[in-house]
Amino acid sequence: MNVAGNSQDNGRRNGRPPSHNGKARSSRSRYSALRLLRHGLSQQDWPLAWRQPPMRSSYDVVIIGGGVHGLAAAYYLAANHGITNVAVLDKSYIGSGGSGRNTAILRSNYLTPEGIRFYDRSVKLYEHLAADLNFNVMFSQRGHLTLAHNDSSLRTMRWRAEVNKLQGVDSDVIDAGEVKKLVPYMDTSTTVRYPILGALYHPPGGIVRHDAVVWGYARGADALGVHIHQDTEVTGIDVSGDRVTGVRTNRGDISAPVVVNCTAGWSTLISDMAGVSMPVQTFPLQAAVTEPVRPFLDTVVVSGTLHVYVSQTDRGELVFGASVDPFASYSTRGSLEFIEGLAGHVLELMPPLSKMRLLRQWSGLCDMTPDYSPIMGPTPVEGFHVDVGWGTYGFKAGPVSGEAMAETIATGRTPEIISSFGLDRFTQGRLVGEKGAAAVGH
Ligand code: PYC
Repeated sequence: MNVAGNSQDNGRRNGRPPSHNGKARSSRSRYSALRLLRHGLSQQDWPLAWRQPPMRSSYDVVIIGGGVHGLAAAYYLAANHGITNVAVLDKSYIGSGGSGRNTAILRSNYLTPEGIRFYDRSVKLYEHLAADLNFNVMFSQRGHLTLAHNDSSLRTMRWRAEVNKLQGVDSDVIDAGEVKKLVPYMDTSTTVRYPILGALYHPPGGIVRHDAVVWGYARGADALGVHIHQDTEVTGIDVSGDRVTGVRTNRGDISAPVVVNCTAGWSTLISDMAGVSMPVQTFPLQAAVTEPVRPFLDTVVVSGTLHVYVSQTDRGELVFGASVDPFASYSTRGSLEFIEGLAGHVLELMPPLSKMRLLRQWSGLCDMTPDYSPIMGPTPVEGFHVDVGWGTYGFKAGPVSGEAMAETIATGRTPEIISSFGLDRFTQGRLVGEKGAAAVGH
């Protein structure tokens, strides 16, 4: 498991010593373990990991949405730019939306150069996130396989592999025999309905503990002075002329020169409050988890043809997902149709799993854009920024979007890494078509 920095970046962004200083890290973790043990034996209450401060009537920046995107933006505003008079508002508890409802897959094997560069920066940030936040986010770079069951998907895998390599991202097409070596339980015979012809293999891909990422960013942002307000629902956004001036909430009004929409599911409703309309449609995405079993699957497996992805967590559970529901809705209820379809497809891939029992299922909301790329940056309303439209790609992008949004807000300039993802691309015809990199069909 990779919980420490292994990238070139020396982690100095927030003025701390390099995060891959092995000696410092191991004495810090020994100290943390002793502190944990002492506290466990002391019978005292555990301290809150972040405060519950009173809400101010004004902040320099108000971020709507306490998921990984909103919390990461707040953390990097404080850590990288010294902007700490920041509030993160969530209408429920932090991580209650898409950040707690995804399947925690990380990868950067996208299709467009813009997408690959962007998601690769996120993987790099995830590689040393545990050390940066001093919080174990359990990033496990176990490799990611996207199966090809027909000639046209094999062609897309080859295409993706070449563009990935040109962007310096480790991806290659492998044959069915190599797939079998990586996943011995996979049915790679040629007599099945959809034989496996090969796969796109992406070694840096993997899984992370999604709650830990949310909690780590929340704790880090709070320690730097950011206010996190849970159960605080935005009911309106104030705009005067063409500038944002604040937000209204169920707990009172807040004035702010900068407001950032970091929501998923409700992103169009929030932007509408500021008079900014966005080309987004919202669809539920369902997932499910099995009982825990001994580790046997140490690669993430995706099949677009069979509409399924599966990985095994460190607890031993198998986490499954499929494509988004076939109709737009705000429902977060699971359905029997989903479970039936999913189980059938999983068993086509790995028949020995037939004895495993499903424990629970859930659903999250995905805001789909016409080109399957996000919408990030300023809007025609001055001071009102968006970080939305993530479709099924949102969780993996949390760190890079937080970093880039913080830079945009702090400097007034849109960094190159997100310059292709502006809202204006839809009126200028500069779409960034990323559908070919979707885990499963949409
Ligand atoms: O893009 O890797 C992905 C993904 C997996 C599940 C949903 N999206």
